[in-house]
Amino acid sequence: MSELQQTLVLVKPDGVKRNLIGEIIRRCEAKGYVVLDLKKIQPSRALLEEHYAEHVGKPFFEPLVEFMLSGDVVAIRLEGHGVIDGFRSLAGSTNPTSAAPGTIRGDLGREWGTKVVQNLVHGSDSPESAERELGLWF
Ligand code: D4T
Repeated sequence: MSELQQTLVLVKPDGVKRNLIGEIIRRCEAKGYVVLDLKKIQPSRALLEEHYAEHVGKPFFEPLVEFMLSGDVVAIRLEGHGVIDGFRSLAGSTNPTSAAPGTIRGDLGREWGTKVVQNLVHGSDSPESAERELGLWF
């Protein structure tokens, strides 16, 4: 039995620019998860560097931060039993070209030839990450 959890979902700038906020939230709600809180913000570089601390020093880190600074982001506090793994399952794998059809990235995403892959959403990957990330964004 999965416990009641909360996770951080981000609609990244590509999802906001493509007017997919509603479609992404629709999929979360259709699955049965509950939106407890949400906000649209322009994140600071400092917030993004904290959020992506595990990727500091990797070749895609700077392009990733630049991409995340390129427009508004929607942060969502999503709740449900098993929602941390469940949302990652809804999102699909990191690369939208190979993400399975039926997932957010598989159905709505693609590669655009950019330095960093633009994959519409972020979801926390563990209870520890969820707690840390929700504290950063909310
Ligand atoms: P996020 O964290 O944004 O939900 O994405 P994932 O959990 O699916 O992937 P991640 O944290 O490993 O990577 C963060 C972000 O960087 C991009 N990326 C990642 C990339 O452009 N090249 C790469 O090799 C990796 C590993 C995609 C998502």
